[in-house]
Amino acid sequence: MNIKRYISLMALFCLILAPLKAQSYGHIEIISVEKNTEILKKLQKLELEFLMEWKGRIYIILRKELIDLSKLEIEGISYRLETGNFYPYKSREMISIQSGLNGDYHSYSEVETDLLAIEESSPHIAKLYDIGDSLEGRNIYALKISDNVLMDENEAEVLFIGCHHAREWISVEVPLLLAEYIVENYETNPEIKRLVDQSQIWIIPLLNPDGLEYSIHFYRYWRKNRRNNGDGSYGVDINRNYDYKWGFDNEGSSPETFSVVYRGESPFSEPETQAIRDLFGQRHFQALISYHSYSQIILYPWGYISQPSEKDSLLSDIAVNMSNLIQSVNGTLYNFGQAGSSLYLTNGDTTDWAFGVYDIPSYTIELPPIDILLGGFFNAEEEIQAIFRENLPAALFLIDWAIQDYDPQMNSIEENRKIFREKLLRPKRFRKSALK
Ligand code: 0X9
Ligand code: ZN
Repeated sequence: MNIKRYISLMALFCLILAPLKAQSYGHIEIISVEKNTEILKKLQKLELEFLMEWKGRIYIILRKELIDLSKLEIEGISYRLETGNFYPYKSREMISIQSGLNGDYHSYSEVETDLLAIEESSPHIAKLYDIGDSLEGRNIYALKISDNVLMDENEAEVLFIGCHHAREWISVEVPLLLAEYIVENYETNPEIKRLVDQSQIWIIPLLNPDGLEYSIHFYRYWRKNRRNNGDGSYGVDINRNYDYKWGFDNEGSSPETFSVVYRGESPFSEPETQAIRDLFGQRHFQALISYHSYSQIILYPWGYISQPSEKDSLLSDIAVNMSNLIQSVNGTLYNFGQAGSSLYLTNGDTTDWAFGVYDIPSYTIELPPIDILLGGFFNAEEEIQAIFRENLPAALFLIDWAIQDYDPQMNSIEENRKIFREKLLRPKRFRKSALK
């Protein structure tokens, strides 16, 4: 990653994560300011909580309104009070681009409806599983796609996960569209048929349904799940709750309940991570992608330290191929690199756990945009299709990669570890037979 870009990303990231404060909505105010270069420059200096951009204005949450307002006044930034336009004060229709509060983005029940429709339309290749319940009782769905889908075949398995983080709405859309695409093209596209026939593809588009609903209906900027921490704060960062180097340090995650990167009381304390853990216990995955946003970057372990793993060259080879394939679609460049050194440190995240415990290549794809000035977590609805389309060949590539390397004689965890070790010595022939 270009160093200037990195520094500005980090600065903006600090700006976003600045308010590590108990979630309390009693006295917040929401204001908006005009979006222009001069104001953006000034805003970067102030530790304010960015909510969203809409129609050329930046919306900001003020938790300590007098202090925060005086900061704006000192900088000579004029603002408009918007609190009254937001739920629960008033309907949030104003920020919805189309009907409903989430426009073209999926809510929990819309995801559920679409997954059921996929299964109903193609029961021979798609089977929907409920792999756990969220804290508020919503289902965590996993769609399996394969020929002989009801059978547990001795084939490569690949997992795609969306929405660990509630506000990253685009991360629901990409895996959901992937599921639809694969099923819809099975009969007509021989390359898709080959992949489906030779593998077992698992797609969990919405791992954090409670968080997503909260983000849609109350607080767009919500990240964690909705665990009541019992001290007035809510939420565990699901992507800090996996049992590999959990709580390794307080930089990559936080022991503080109010933090946006709170790691939870213990590893796998949350139903969402338990669902993933249990699914891994029953399957034999060879690779995984966990979609997040934003930053436009493909990340791989380790995340908990900045030193590379011994399999760095293999992990990076696959990432290079995925990045090239992505770029070949719309020309969008996704950087790639080791998570802990390319972005920032995390501990207890999905990919470190899958790689550390199961020895499989595991990727976090941070979807577009590349930075907050291009929208941050708030991708326009019109961008959904293009973002999915550019990610499609990379996802298919990883499935193909898993198929090519799968040895049906050796599919226990131990044996898969061996296979993965051997891959290090045997660089892959990367096939770019991307599917149209
Ligand atoms: O912090 C995270 O969990 C991921 N980024 S996000 O902005 N979507 O929250 C990054 C996880 C990848 N791991 C590391 N960067 N170490
Ligand atoms: Zn995320």
